[in-house]
Amino acid sequence: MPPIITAFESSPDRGQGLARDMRVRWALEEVGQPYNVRLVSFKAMKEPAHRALHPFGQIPTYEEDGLALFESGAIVLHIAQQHAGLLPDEANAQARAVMWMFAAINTVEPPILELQTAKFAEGDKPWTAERLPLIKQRIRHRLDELAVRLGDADWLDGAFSAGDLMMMHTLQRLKPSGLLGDYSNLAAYVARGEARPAYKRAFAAQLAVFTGKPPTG
Ligand code: GTB
Repeated sequence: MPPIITAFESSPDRGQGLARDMRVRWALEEVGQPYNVRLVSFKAMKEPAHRALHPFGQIPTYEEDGLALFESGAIVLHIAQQHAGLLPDEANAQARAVMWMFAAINTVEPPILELQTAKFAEGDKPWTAERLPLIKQRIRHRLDELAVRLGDADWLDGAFSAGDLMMMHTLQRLKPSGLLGDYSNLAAYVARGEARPAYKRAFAAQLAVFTGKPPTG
């Protein structure tokens, strides 16, 4: 039986691929594994049946042969460990790929999430106008450092890995802010990820949920 993942029945991003099920879909496409999707409403996410899978009442989750996981990073790591294609074979290179996964979600993602919270959840608060430049500065600080490390390489450490997948999906969320456009190598890095056939298949599948039409291409 293919694994079952959960995704938004109605994603707030209107099919832009920014919700975290996209990481899991992309990983499964990279390793060539079929999967099924159970769509959940915001209401269903908070009900006991879903909370049994995800204590925080969120998506994505992953179920397979008696194993249930939440946390997109843990799910992508599990997929990468089970199937060839997302982690190098050599032990040190593998450890570095996992390190980049953690860097994406633990070092680069937090200020990006802060920006989203400030804009969408706290946009009407009196302090938001003063806070936004501070958050953007923190994001720029991380992007400066990441851009230096990436340099003119295609991927973060040798061949494309789960570390790149997590980093690129994290950076994608900056597109609407325009911040990524100030970093030509990071923008090109994200574009390289988006050009991968596996990314395109995953993107089309999540978009089809929004449009209600089957994926094309
Ligand atoms: N750390 C967890 C992980 O990586 O899996 C975080 C999971 C998470 O935040 N899930 C979000 C969720 O279920 C969906 S992705 N939210 C519902 C809730 O908490 O009630 C976050 C997200 C939402 C919307 C957009 N968007 O519209 O652009 C992008 C990302």
